[in-house]
Amino acid sequence: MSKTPRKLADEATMHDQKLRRGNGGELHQVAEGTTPILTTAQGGPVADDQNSLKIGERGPTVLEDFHFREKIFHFDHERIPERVVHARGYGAHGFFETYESLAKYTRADLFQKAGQRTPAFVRFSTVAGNKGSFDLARDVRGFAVKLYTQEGNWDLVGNNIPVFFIQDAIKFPDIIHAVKQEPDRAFPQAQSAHDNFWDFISLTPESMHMIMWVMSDRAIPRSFRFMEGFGVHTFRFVNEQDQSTFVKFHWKPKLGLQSVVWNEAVKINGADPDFHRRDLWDSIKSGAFPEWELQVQLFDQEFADNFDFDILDATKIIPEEILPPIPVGRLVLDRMPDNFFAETEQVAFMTQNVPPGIDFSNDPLLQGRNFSYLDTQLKRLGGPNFTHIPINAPKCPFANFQQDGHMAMRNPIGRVNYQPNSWGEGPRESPDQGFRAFADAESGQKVRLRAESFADHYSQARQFYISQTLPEQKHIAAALTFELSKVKTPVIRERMVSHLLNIDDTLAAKVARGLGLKVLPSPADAAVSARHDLAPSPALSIIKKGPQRFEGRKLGILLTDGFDAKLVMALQKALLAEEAIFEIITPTVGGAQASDGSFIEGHQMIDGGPSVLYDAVAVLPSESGMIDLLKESTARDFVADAFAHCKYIGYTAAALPLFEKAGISKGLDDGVILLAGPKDVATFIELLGNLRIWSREPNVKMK
Ligand code: HDE
Repeated sequence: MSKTPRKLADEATMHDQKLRRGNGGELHQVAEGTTPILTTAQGGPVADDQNSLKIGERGPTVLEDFHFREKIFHFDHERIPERVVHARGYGAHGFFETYESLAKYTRADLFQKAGQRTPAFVRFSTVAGNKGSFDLARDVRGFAVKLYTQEGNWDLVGNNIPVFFIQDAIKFPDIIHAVKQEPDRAFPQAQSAHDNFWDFISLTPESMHMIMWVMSDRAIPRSFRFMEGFGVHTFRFVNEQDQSTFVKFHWKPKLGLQSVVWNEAVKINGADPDFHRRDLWDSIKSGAFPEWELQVQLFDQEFADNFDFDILDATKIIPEEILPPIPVGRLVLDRMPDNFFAETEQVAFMTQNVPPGIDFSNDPLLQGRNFSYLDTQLKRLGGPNFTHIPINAPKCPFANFQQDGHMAMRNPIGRVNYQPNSWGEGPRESPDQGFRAFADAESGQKVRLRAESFADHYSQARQFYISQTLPEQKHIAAALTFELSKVKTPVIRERMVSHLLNIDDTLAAKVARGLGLKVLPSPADAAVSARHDLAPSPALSIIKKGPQRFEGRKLGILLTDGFDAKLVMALQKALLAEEAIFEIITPTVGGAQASDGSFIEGHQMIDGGPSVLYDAVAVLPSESGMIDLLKESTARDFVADAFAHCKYIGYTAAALPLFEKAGISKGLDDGVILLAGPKDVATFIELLGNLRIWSREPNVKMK
């Protein structure tokens, strides 16, 4: 006789029971060696999960079917409001390790001892797109770090760009309304290339420095692993003696910086909208843990008073050449969340989460953020108890008298829920250990004014532009032209060119030409004209800081049946030694058979593995395999795109007819390398360290 679920459940209780912790921290009872019984949320065992309860086989469903009702009810409520900005994100766990004690500057617990480790959770994000948008939008990337210190959580909620569009938080709803999809038509999604955005920007000169950054390749990163992160604002370190030092925080990727080119970004979004997520998942799951160094720029009031710009103005940087950042620790991401919703979606970052030893400055953007983040969590997570969710709970001891509210998991035990009390019970404040706000002296009238020291909107925009290499400057001009080409209102385009004239004449002329403007407008009125005496800052260029290694990058190897096994083996070995990654792409699903009869499994069929998904490619077919491959238009695109995107291409002679078909055979340059045999592999790998061959760009792109 078959066993009923109830019988199975009874039997299960007879066994030794193992407690298994679920993602939300709840406990499931699972009997050793048995499949757990499906139950309702109330714990009632379920007999039939395939059919709702009906009157007769073909009759109506009855309301009494509590299992059906509970299941559908829960499903109906699965979604929570997506973040109003930074909706699309991806996170990982890891740790922060301090290099040396910073006790001289800060009493923050995590910086006290060399080698001290603090658990961390990081969420990367795009800003404008909705939760289901694609990864390679031209956008700022969020770089939000939660550090579970021994004295409470510290959230360093940063971006991959060190400046911001606006100087005062009161303008945040406007910039975000302007960049997101337009309210009447609900498009475009995850794109700044539309009238509303550029209308707002062209009327907001303070955004010009940030515009240079978002039109640069920084806004289309190759992956999260190759991005910098910045705390943006000036913060304070405060030491045990209550002395304050100003600090700016920078995260530097160990593998160096890297971006994609715009045409590639557009195609990646179609081929793999989850490109950045997948990259983080794959690298952590394969044990190649991404790492960043935390560097700090430290300065005192005297430096601040003498610096060219206001250190409270979030549209300005302090160039690294003027104030070199000091390495203070490293962040390693080594574990993916067990559940995306429980952790990455429910994580609540708040700028106001600072431990003793870290404090705010008067940056009006930061001050505004300190209200917004707490407020938004209430809406998003549905009540004041979001700190009870494991991802948000501190990992240090904590105690207070907060109680009740939606989903309260941790009410005080016993009679005492206030203090002071006569029962001698419960936590008390500690003047010595507790957070003491830095006692800065403030005075003045209440005014709605912007300080004059915030008035120069063009000098650092110009400095950013002149710090770039030629290809990077071209990309900025091309991005501006592209974005403004999508703006339908001519006066907005012209207004933008009039701002560019305050930044750099050649840039303005190039964009004006690209937009077909017959006459240049006059430069925009400027409260302070751009200074031409600021020295270029090489640290602002991605290309100047290239890692010269292919480590952590991915080679796409296109093979057909009959490929040269020895060559491919040598290539794979060399890539592993370089700590690089590869994928095998074959004409059909499965793989390919080598000349020596061995078989290699394919990771992608040619349709699913376009070259935009790789940092460089090798096209290594056999002559016979090439006959079929020539008929395949995606193979032609594979080569044509790799060439157009200035990638290095390794090839065997059999690939030449494909090059011909792709229209590149006449322009073969130093970036296209014949791999006649295993001996050529070393040269190829060395060249791959350059990541791209930018000297090709003028041959594949109009000026
Ligand atoms: Fe945010 N921002 N922001 N922001 N921000 C949010 O908080 C806000 C700003 C940043 O992965 C929201 O939990 C205001 C600068 C990141 O969960 C919200 C202002 C920087 C994330 C909010 C700013 C950031 C957010 C929406 C103008 C870089 C994603 C959801 C003063 C330093 C965090 C949420 C995550 C998220 C408000 C400007 C970074 C609404 C009012 C500058 C990385 O609270």
